[in-house]
Order: sequence, then C-alpha cells, then structure tokens
Amino acid sequence: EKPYNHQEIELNWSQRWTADPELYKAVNDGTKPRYYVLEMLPYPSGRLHMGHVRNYSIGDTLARYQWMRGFDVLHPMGWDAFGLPAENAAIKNNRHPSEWTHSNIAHMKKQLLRMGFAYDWDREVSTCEPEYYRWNQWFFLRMMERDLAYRKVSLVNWCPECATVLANEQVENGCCWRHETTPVEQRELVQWFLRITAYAEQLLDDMKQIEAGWPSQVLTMQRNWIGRSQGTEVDFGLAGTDQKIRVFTTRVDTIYGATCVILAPEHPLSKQLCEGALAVQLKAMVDDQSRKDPENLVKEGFFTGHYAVNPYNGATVPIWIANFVLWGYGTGAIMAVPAHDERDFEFCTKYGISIVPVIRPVDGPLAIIATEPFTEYGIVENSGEWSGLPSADARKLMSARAKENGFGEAAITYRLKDWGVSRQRYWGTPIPVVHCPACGVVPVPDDQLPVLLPSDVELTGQGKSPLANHPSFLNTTCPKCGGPAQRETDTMDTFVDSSWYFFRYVDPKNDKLPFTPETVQPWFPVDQYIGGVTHAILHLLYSRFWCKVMRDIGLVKVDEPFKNLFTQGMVQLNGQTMSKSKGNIVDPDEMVEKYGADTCRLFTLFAAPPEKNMDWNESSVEGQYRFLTRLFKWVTRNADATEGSGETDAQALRKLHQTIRKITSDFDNRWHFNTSIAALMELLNALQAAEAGMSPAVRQEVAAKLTLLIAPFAPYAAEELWATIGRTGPVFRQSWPAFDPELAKEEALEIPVQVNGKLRGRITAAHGSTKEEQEALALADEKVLAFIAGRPIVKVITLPGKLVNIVIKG
Ligand code: ANZ
Ligand code: ZN
Ligand code: ZN
Repeated sequence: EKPYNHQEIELNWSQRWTADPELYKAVNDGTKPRYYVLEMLPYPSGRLHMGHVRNYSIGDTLARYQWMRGFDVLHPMGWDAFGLPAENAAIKNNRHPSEWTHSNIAHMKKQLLRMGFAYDWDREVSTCEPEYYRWNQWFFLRMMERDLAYRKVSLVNWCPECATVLANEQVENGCCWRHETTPVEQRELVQWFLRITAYAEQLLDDMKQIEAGWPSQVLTMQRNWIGRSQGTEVDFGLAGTDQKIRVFTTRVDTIYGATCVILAPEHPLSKQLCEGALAVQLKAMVDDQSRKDPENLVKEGFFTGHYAVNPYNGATVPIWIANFVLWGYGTGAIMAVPAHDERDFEFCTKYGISIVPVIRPVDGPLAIIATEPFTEYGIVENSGEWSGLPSADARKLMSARAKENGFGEAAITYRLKDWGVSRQRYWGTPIPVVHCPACGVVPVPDDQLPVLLPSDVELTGQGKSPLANHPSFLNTTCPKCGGPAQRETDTMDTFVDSSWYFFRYVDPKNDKLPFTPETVQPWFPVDQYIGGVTHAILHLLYSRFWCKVMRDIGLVKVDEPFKNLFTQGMVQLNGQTMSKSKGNIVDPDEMVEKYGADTCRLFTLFAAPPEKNMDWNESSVEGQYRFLTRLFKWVTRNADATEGSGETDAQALRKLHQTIRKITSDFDNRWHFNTSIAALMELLNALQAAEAGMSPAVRQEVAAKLTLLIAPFAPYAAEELWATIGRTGPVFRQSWPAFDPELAKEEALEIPVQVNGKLRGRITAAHGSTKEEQEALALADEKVLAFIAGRPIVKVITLPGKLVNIVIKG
C-alpha cells in the first residue's frame, strides 16, 4: 500500500506531460476514426476561474474517454485575446494591452497545465497575433467582394463609458453590457456591417441539421433572435405629395380598419414632417432611454399635422410619430389598427384616435370594440370587395393585389439585423481598407496583409479609435492610384475572432490560407462543443454564419460547424454566482494546492449533472479527496497481492462489470458524470468489503481496471497508479475496459414468504426487481397458494428484497 501524495504525484506527471508534446497530439493520419472535442476558448483575463475549471474538466474527461475508446482525438486550446478589457487595463495600469494579454496568457497556460488538461499545444491559437488576425482581414475582403461586408451611415449604440459603438447584442436593458448602469446613447456614424441577414433563412432552416445534438433551449433562443415574420409591405401615400410611406404589417386583412399611420422617431420622414416645436419633441423622443425597455414602455406619441392615404380604399388617415414604433424593424412605419391589435388599441384609446372594427369572429357578428381589441383571425367585413373572406385568404389575396397594382408586396421581416463590426478601439483586428480621396474605399490587396496593428499608440479611452491619432498608421498610399490616402481606423468586433478559430486549430500554421480545405474537412463538423449558455446567441450564431460564408467561398463543405453542443451550468457559492463584486470567488490555485487538481476535477464533475448549476462546497471537496485517497490505497495494496481464497471473486467481479456498464452508458448517453463518480465510490466500498476473500489474480485484475475507470476523471492519480502497478503507460492510451454482461448479471435473490407471520415458502426474484414483482411472485408460488387455500387476502406487507408477508382472514 502506498500513500496518496497528491502534490508530488501531480507535479511529477505535470512536468512529464508538459515536456512531451507528442502525448496529446491528434495523429490525423486516418488510421483511426476522428473525434473533435472543443471547449470555448478563454478570454485571457488574468486567471482561470471556477467556470473555466468546470468547462475544461468536462471537455478533458470526454477527450480522455474518447482516446480510450480508440478515437484519434483532437483537443486544442487557444486564447480569445483581443478585446476591451486589455485596453481598459492598459489605460488603468499603464501597461501595453499586448504585454498585459501575453502575461495573462502565460499565467493561465501554466494553470491549465497544472490542472492536467490534455491539449494539443502545438495547435495553440492566439487571436491577437498577426498570423491569426491577418485571416480575419482576408475573410473581410472576401466578404466585401461578395457584398457581405458594407458600410452605411447608421444610428449606433454608443456607450459613453467605453467610448465605443456597441453591437445590439451588447446592449442589455438599455445599458452597456460592461457598464450595467450606463445608458446607451444613439449616435450617427459610418459603420462596417456584415450581412448576416442574407443568411437568416439558412440559419433557420439548417437548425434541422443540428436539432439532435443541440440543447433545444439554445435553438429556441436563436430562432427568436432571428425572429422571422411573414407579412405584407404596403405603400401609403403622403397626402398632397407623391411621396410614399411604406409600412410592414402581418395583418393586411385589417387594413380597412387602419385609422392612422405611425412612424418611428428615427424614420427619415419624421424629421421631414416635424418643424419648430415638433422637431424639439422629436429629438427628445429619439434620445429617450426608456425606449430601450419595450416591455415597460409607456406609449407616447404626437400628431404631425400630416395625412396618409390608404392605397386600398383611398381613405385619408393622420400621421403620428410614436415611441413604440421601432426603427430597424420592418420598415420603421406601421399602420395602426386599434380594433385588432393590442398596442394600437392602447395607443389610439389614449389619444382618442378612432377605432374601426373590420374583422368578425367566424361564428359571430362584427362587434363594437370598447374594452379590448379582437386580435384573432376571423372574417373580413366592411372592406369593400374583400368583405366575407377569411383572414388567411384575405392576407394572400390582398398581398397579391398590392403587388399587381405596384403599391406593395408580400414580405418577410426578421428581427435579426446585420452585424455591426466596427469598433473605435485599438486592441482588435484593423479593418483592411484604405480611404482614398480619388478612389473612395479601396480594399487592401491580399499580398499586403496583414495590416499590422502598430504597437506604439496612445490609449486615452476616449472618442475616436487610437489608430486615428497614429499618423504613420493612418497615412498611407492608395493601393489603386498610388496617391496619398488614409487607412480605416476602426477595428473589428472580437466576435469575428471567435467565429472561426476552431477551423484554424486544425491547420494553425498555414501562411497561405486561413486553412487548407482538405486538411480541415475530415474533422468537421466538430463532434462536441462545450461552453457556457451565455454564448447561446452571439458567438454561436456568428460561428454558424461564418461557416456558411466559408462554405460559399469554397473553404469548407459543412453547413454547420458544431454537430453537438453542450452548455454547462454555472459554478456558484452558496447559491450565488461567483463574482469579484460579491467577493465570493473560490480560487482554483488554492484548491489545487490544497487538494490537488484531480480532486478539484472530481468534485466539479461530481457535485451536479454538468448541465446544472453547481455549488462549491469545500466539505464535499474533502469527501472527494478522501475517496481518491482510499482508491489509491486500494489499488496499490491489491495490485501485487499474493493471498486470498477467491470466495468473494464473483461478488467483486460482478460489481466491477456493473460499474463499467454504468459508466460507459453515462458517457455515451449524456454524460452523467456525477452518477459515474457515485458508481465508482460504490464500487470501491464493495471492493473493500470483498477484499479479504478475493484471490490474488482477481485483485490484480480489478486493481488495473479500476485504474482505467478513474483515468478520464482523475488522470494524474490514474497515471501514477498505472506506473505503480507495473504497466506501461500512458494510461489514457489503454483501451477502455469492456464489461462482460454475464459477469455483470446479478445473482437472484431468495426471499422468504410468510403467511400471517409464519414462514411458508421462498421465492427467487431478480436483483432490482420491484416490490410489486416480488408480491406477484409470492402470490403465484404453489406452496404459498396451497397454504392460503382460497381464503381472502387482507393485505400484503413487503420489505423489498427481504420479506413478503401475506395476511389472510381466518
Ligand atoms: C397592422 C396590424 C393589425 C398589425 C393587426 C398586427 C395586428 P411581428 O409579428 O412581431 O412581426 N409592427 C411592424 N413594424 C413595426 C415596428 N417597426 N415597430 C413596432 N411595431 C411594428 O409584428 C408585426 C406587426 O407589428 C405588424 O403588423 C405591425 O402591426 C407591427 F391587427 O400591422 B401590424
Ligand atoms: Zn460601456
Ligand atoms: Zn486612389
């Protein structure tokens, strides 16, 4: 028997693993089936946190298991290294973002190595390196060629604190995602956009391909985010002019009930129609931050003094401007039908705008609308030639009429907007274009990539991108005419970096292309992606979009990058999310020092099913440490045992094979690692009980198999045990033990049966049989039946597996 010296064991193997770059390499020669395990790459914020430890423990356990199952496993790691925090830290601590980032990476890499995670470090990717970000630029140019990257003046979300533009997804409750109390303002800027909306339909359709492997909750979130809506666009006339106002409606069948047209405050026509006092009112409405919270918005609006003409019936209705009409959805203008729409009803009631019902229930008359609108489909009434039609038919026919007469058409609208990728920040990928006074916007030619991020910049955190204040970066020559020109000074959103890094892992040193299609193809789609549900929309949607663009460029063959997605729960302390501000962070380093990485891994896997939140509980960590210690001792004690009669061999082997069966099934069906570890604890208890009676051969066999079983969960201890019991390593390159169904079979149970408290027979029931099954057997037993002799049964009292007592009358 040997003591379990976790520090010594782990430091020793950690050094040996780190020194051997071949160890965790994907062989990639096609001799074995491939398996790609991918975990979301960390932002190098400084230190690993428990969320990382959990995410990477899950991934590492899976990777090691798949190695043992005989797969050629690709298990890479990298750094999502561009982004604002580096820049903010730089401003605060007077350190260069690059230096800050690189020293964080060095530290966190050490922590990952200390945890014993099995990564193929030769494939390490860091997104802030020119060798990586030049391909962001390359992709950007390909997207420009395809009109998928474009510039437009737009109102953008602006965080005064960050002094930068935010993507819609970075706005939470009207505030900046990084500054929870800083309201986001609106600014007009020329911005670069990626046309993700061109793929909206495919992003929805292709969900079929991943439905089986993704959490349905994530797909639902994406579906809602894309927000497809089928309806009609209709041009109202601006009375007294030949200008048109295009509205989007899902209920064109209600258009005879439209009693006003309402514009979004940002609509260009709003500015045109408002003068003097109205213009002041309009500006206030544009800047009003309460609009960012549509759920609780108090609907407000004002009449412009102008009128619109309904193209179906020539009716003239007033034009209003209201805060609840969104610019950026549909056409930014609506027809209000208060009789049949909730929001319109509320608004029109408030302002005394007339209410005209035009839809009746299928089985009732047209009702006066007084207290609530009738929002269902029904039969169209008071609508000229369309009267009498069911809503659905009217929608179709009326859309067709709009098209015929040139005042509209059927249309599909998405909530999804194009992806604004411009950032007025330093620490990101420079957008590879040049602005020439003569030629306009000129893409930087491929052979001039990368456009390098200069290192000598002044970071103020204010206003324009620091690159705009860097003359030697800014001033350049036009690639087209050779004249003086200026570089674009915006950098790319960091979500660009993380949209394709997992392709680069497969071919990380390629300097001709982002990757060679043939090299990458056999590894895709990724077999298993693991990460936080916080990325359900942003990162995962962008990655899906990027994959489709790469497919259309001819770089990849798959429509979808990730076949299976797993979203792990959070690590909490006493039910609360760990955070610096709450001061309840458990530091992984301290835990590793005290209990060892293996124990930390075991605990994070044991404490909860991986998809659920888990609570950090130090006494339960200690429990795992004791378990590992007992296991270590049992194996070292029994591996070279020489004594034992063998009377408990069958019993020990049965438990062993049952445990193999259980853990294998846990791995293959949704990773119930917590129950796997519980099964291992049970096995160890059974083995300790059986130990004295086990024969030397069986002791040795069980010791070896137990080592293999613990290997994916506690790799250091397993590797040490494997060497200690005289086997050749590494342990995770051994085959995962198979279970023998015969050996795993339970012995039958013998259960005594009593009648009125006296033993009258015995039944043989299977292990794990239910109370009901055991009662049924007892009541069918011939001896027992003979004794009951037809007398009525009052009740049956059963201690499952132990006793059945039948109480009869008489
Ligand atoms: C008239 C109407 C009558 C409408 C009716 C609905 C019911 P979804 O399904 O979410 O796509 N709408 C259109 N653009 C809007 C905007 N920019 N801001 C606010 N509301 C807008 O909703 C589409 C419906 O939302 C449209 O159909 C329009 O109101 C409103 F009985 O038009 B409807
Ligand atoms: Zn901010
Ligand atoms: Zn030029």
